[in-house]
Amino acid sequence: MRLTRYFLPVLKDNPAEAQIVSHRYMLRAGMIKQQAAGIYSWLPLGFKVLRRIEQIVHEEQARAGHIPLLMPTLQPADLWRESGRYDDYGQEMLRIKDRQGRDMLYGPTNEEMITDIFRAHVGSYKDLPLTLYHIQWKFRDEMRPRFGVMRGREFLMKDGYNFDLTKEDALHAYNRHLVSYLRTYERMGLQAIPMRADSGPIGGDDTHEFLVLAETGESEVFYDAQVTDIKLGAREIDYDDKAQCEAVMQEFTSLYARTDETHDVAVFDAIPEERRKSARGIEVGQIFYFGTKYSDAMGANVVTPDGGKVPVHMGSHGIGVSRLLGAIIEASHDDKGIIWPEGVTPFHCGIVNLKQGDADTDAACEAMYKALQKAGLDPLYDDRDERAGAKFATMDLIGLPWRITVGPRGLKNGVVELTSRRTGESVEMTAEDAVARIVEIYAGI
Ligand code: 5CA
Repeated sequence: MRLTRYFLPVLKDNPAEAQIVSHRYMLRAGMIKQQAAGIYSWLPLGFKVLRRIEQIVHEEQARAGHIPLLMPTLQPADLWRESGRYDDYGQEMLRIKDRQGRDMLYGPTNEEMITDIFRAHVGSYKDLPLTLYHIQWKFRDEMRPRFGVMRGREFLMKDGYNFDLTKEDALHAYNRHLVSYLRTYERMGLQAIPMRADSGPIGGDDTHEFLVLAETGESEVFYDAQVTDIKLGAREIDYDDKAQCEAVMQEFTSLYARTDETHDVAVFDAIPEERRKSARGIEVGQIFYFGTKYSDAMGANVVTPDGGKVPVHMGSHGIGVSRLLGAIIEASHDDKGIIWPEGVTPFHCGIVNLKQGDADTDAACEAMYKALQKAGLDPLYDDRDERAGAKFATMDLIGLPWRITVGPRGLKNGVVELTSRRTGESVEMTAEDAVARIVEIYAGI
């Protein structure tokens, strides 16, 4: 993309309504525009990151053997009357009447609808295990929408639902989700710690929330400092291997890590004092096992191998896709702007032309732009007729992890400059080497 042809409505001043850094930078970098309280348009730069996050979620779900589908945002109230949640859900649910006077709602989650799909099409243990998921907009009429996309009213969620014959199988699905979520977040450059939590309106006793530690987080958390040393890393996972998934789950959840809802002072105080930590965190996902809560209420049964009929065991598993943009920025920024991890950056690198209109400089930039595209990468070429300072400020604000700076003086010596947004370090090299280096960086991502 050439910046002169892009739509990047950068703001010069700090928007007054933004209280936290991620909201401020998302507005300033022209990523989102508020349309109503907690409801946003995704401008091109924000939309690009959103898509990259979705892509990582899809890839990791596929790896775990989960199957994508798409359910609608609007749901008939009758499904929710069957589960009893139509009345329970309260004011967070946006209720709508269609022209026939039928009660509808904008889905805050999809347990009822997926159970309806399941009972219509699946009747035998032979079709299990099954995990279906989608990435779809949700609406929750939050009392206090705030912090931009962090607590929206309309927000994008990945929600997945497992169907299993036995509790044991369903707990494997739970562990499988836990492991696949760890990998998903690590690919986004985040450490998200599974913490014991409360299940709220979804139900069930087994639930973990995934929290990214950040001062601006809305959750209060308590944990053993040693949990932050555990990383999934590049280890091979066989998602069909029950023992392996359970071992990873145990490894990540045995140390104390809880949200304030389940915090137990007596247990916490037994940890050596220097390891006892309390902090704030951003909840970027949650997994649940709730057994037969919905299958009982809605008659989702399967025939067992011995000819009996039992309600299917279920769980649900959510990732806050749109919230993740905020969480990533909270975890990765400096006073000049965002610093995108390579896994989610909207453009792989920026090219800054220090002397637009100079024939040699323009030609060198064009050549690199084309070479990067040919290598399958997506560079952003700042080809505006602007002074260098303004170009650098834009690149720093929008946070591309790598910048190639091209000017007549360097070119005279046969070099351009490659700069890391994270460290600020610059290295001079030939244009060909700079392209090769960028290609190499992204080869492993
Ligand atoms: N049905 C279950 C799992 S699919 C469910 O709805 N879980 S949830 O309520 O925990 O939501 C899943 C994730 O969506 C949360 O962990 C959070 O990251 C995100 N989320 C929830 N509410 C909001 C909101 N108002 N704005 C942005 N993201 C949200």
